[in-house]
Amino acid sequence: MSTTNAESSSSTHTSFSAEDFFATQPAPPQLGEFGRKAQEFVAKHVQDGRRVVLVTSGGTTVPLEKNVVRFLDNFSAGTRGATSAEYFLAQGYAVIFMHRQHSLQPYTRHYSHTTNPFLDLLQEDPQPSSPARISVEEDQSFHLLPVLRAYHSARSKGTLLQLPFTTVTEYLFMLREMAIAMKPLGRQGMYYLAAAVSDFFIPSTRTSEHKIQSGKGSLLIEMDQVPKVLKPMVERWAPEGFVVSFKLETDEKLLIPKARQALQRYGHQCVIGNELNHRKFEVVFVERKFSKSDLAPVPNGPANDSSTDEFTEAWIRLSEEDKKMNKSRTLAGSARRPSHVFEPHGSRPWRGKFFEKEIEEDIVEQLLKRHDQWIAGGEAHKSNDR
Ligand code: 9Z3
Repeated sequence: MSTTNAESSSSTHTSFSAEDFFATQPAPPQLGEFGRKAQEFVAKHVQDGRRVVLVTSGGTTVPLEKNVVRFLDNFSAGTRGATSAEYFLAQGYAVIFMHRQHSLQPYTRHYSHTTNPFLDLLQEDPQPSSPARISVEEDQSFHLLPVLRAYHSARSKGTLLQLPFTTVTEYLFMLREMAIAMKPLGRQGMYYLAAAVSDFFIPSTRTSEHKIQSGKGSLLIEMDQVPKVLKPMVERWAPEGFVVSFKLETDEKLLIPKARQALQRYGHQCVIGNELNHRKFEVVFVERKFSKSDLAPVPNGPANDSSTDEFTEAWIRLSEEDKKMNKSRTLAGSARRPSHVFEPHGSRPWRGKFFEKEIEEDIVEQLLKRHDQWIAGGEAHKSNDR
């Protein structure tokens, strides 16, 4: 643990290295069980020759008390993660879905929370029978059926493992555990880090045991910086994995410089930048022109003017038409429709005028190309070594 001068605050604060963090903070009690589940899941899919992606999703909390009454949180609903997980599954990947408890889940997201409440789809059969029968409204089954099929397909193939976390500390321990469990996948493993992770936490030694009492005037909270775990992840936990991190900013001008900085610092393959209010319809892929192996040039879309010798940037944007369609449906109060509909035995998208286009479909499509290339780079390495 080292003491550094804080950049923007006047106080000094303690910053944890990843090693210090894991040595001093309490591991979540369910970690061992989750690690075992992940290992079994990975072993099965390695045997079946299936690629596996770890999708992290949703926000993280920072509890103010050990017997937690209050906590800090962030905005993330888990839409990006849950939606992307469906597209990865439809493309034949197995998915470890590491999500914030109670955030959106693949498939059920279409009918959970306040969007498209599930009970509104159901009706009691008018014919009296015992027991009474319940059915899905006819016009609703059109939307429900493909989601149901895709969900059953993932269940019957055993391609979706859902593991919850709540606090940022749990998230970090689980991320390490998952990366280690995924090591046997080598380059067949992808890491898609879409969770909105708190940058700050309160170390357990400074977290109050019981509910903080009022009556002593204002409450001052001093938080430490969360260690940057992408570095050990890329260097040690998942050295062969294809690692994609997300960078969220509210000032769009910062997106590309911050994404480049992350690539330089951590040495992973891809950063997807998104601005808070535009995140549902535009993102930017930022990559180095050549991957670490030098054998696998990163296959980018058309680079734009801000690309340099070292980096490329490629924007993905929903068309104006798709944006308008999505917006009008939301405004009209009509249910958010499942945008992609995949036959369970193939991946033929069946999108009609009722289905919303989601940007995650394009993100996943782009990542598949890059992952193919990453795997091919590994093969080329092996044959060069022979
Ligand atoms: C993202 O940027 C995600 O795309 C969103 C998705 C959190 C914006 P929603 O869940 O939102 O669909 O509502 N995630 C990563 C944000 C993050 O914490 N990144 C870290 C950073 O910027 C590094 S991994 O430092």
